[in-house]
Amino acid sequence: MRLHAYYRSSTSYRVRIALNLKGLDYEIVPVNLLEAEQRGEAFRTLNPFAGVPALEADGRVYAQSMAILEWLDERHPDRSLLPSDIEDRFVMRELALAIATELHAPLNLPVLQYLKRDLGHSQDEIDTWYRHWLAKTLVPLEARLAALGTGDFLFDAPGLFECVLIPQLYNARRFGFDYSAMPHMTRIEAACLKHPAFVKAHPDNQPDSPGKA
Ligand SMILES: N[C@@H](CCC(=O)N[C@@H](CS)C(=O)NCC(=O)O)C(=O)O
Repeated sequence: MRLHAYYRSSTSYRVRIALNLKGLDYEIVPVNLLEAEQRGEAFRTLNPFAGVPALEADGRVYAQSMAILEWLDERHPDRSLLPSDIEDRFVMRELALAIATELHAPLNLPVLQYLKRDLGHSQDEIDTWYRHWLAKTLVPLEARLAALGTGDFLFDAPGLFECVLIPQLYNARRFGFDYSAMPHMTRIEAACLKHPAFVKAHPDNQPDSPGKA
């Protein structure tokens, strides 16, 4: 498999974690978002959505990270990303989709660039926007984790939720959002960051990370 990815992209990070949790072999093909490579003709032919990740597997290209995670889980069912109990599976999806749909979308780079370049907002206003949407979902998420009585992971082993949470927290940290008062989330983050699948997937450990040059 070949994963077209950018080291700091949270959606690429999600898929790298899932591939590693499943112990699958793959090659990283770096796509330089800073040089807008994702909007070039060659990449758009591969993925018309013009964003990473794109996964080449089984002779075709898969786009959209949440759909890729589901496909991976069905195509390679060993070490499932979902728990066996239907109610637990619901919670796993509920929390993963809260992050993917309510957080990633309004905080994605093209949205922030549009606020600045097209609508003329200042960096302070954009930072306020960023923190507003982050808090709107992370605060109830933390309350949900507290009510569920989570340990190191949402359930026994990291799965779909952790694939989505850890990249979003990496992004929140980059933008200076303080979530240190959210003990359930920070405990899960600490456990994941020590897990080999997450270590291998970390942006600092990617071939296109500036630190790796
Ligand atoms: N909904 C898509 C979003 C993909 C996406 O927005 N990727 C970002 C990186 S996290 C990207 O390629 N941004 C560059 C751009 O949109 O120009 C997914 O989940 O795969």
